[in-house]
Amino acid sequence: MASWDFLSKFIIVGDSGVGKSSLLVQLTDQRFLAEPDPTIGVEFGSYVVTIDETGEKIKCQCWDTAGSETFRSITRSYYRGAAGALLVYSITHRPSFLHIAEWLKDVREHAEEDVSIILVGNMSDLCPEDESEEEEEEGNETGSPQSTPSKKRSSTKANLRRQVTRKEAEEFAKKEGIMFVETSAKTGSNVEEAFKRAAYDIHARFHASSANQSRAGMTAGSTRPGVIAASAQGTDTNRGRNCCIIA
Ligand SMILES: Nc1nc2c(ncn2[C@@H]2O[C@H](COP(=O)(O)OP(=O)(O)OP(=O)(O)O)[C@@H](O)[C@H]2O)c(=O)[nH]1
Ligand SMILES: [Mg+2]
Repeated sequence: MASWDFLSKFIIVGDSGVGKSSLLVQLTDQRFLAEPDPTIGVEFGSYVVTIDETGEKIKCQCWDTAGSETFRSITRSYYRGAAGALLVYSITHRPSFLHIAEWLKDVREHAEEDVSIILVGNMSDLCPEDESEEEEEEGNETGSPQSTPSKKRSSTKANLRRQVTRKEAEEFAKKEGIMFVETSAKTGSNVEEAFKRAAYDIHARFHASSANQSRAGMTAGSTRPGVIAASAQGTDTNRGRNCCIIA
């Protein structure tokens, strides 16, 4: 018997150096790598989210993609069949937030139509809540633009500065109809929450689409693209091309 009730594919996308791999490692291994290598192509990890109300288990198969443009055509090919997507930027690196619109467009074009998307502002540990106090301490320096967030790996705390406010990210997410959370892959803050919120959304959409299908007279065990229910595994309805079981 499967150890999960639903199986769904997640993709993690965003600019290079925003912390995509670090988020996945923190989720699956509860540890933080200070100097991870940039991802080449894609990496994989899986995690089970339990729905509190029902006890149902959703196995999230997470594909962590390389942010580098060099791998873009390879990584895009992994979007197919994804029911969940994490769009990651660094709150200390504005360009990575400005590029989110392109990542979102890509996901909407290449992932499943009804994909559950969450915008993730990572590196919250580098920006204390009380930013005005931080500016005082740092003598109001403006901070020089840096080409990639990863360059900030060696920066001192003093020249790290929030470059994307929570409010503007929230507004962007609201306008696009996607979820939003700020995380720290370093401390683990909200990391599980980010994946959980996407998984809950997938679960809710799955049940809504199943209800619609049965209302429309479709067979029991029908599923939404990108999600497989263990109870219906092996039935013809669940062997569609969009399903995402990985052997
Ligand atoms: N302080 C802090 N550093 C972080 C955080 N997340 C990642 N980092 C650091 O940021 C750098 C880049 O992290 P990665 O996880 O490799 O970034 P990535 O998005 O996977 O990059 P690519 O694989 O090149 O696309 C590393 O030095 C991490 O240690 C975070 O939440 N806080
Ligand atoms: Mg990576």
